[in-house]
Amino acid sequence: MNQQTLVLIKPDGLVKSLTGNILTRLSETKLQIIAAKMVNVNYELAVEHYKQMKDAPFFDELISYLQGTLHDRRKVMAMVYWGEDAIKKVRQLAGATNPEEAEPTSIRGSYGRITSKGVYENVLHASSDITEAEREIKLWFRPEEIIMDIYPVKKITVSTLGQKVWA
Ligand code: 3AN
Repeated sequence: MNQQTLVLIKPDGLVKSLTGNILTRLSETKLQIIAAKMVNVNYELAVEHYKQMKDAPFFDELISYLQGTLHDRRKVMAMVYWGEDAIKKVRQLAGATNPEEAEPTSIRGSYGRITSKGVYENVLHASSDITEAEREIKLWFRPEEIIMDIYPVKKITVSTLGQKVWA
């Protein structure tokens, strides 16, 4: 079944100049990238993305990590991968959440680490299931930023007041 999944190259992946390596590894899946952008992650977006973890003892560190304050690199590369079994294929290649337990040849096994504060720095995020993929993709992307209609859309008229346009 064709499906879509959200992939984030997190700030540690960017600081370590791993973008090229991670994209090369992900290309082994033969999936298509149907959306990609750099995002300056604000607090609200980070909290919404990790809302399921809100009771975790490391939640504040996790939010700082995704926002890039831990790495002094306030950006994340967000992408949508699409194709047969996309969620499973990307998760398999990403490896286990704990980089110490991830397959050594997986992306997290190769490049992840656990900080002295106990946060797993695992270089990328990949959606865990279909429901999460839909929630996350809709959180990170607007419909027109994705080159396929993967979810139903509706047209509304919005005020362009205050919106930035090319000068
Ligand atoms: P995944 O990213 O593999 O779906 P989740 O959703 O369980 O894993 O966790 C979200 C993020 O929280 C992880 N990517 C990792 O950065 C961090 N994390 C998860 N579990 C732990 C833990 N036990 N200790 C420290 N950080 C964790």
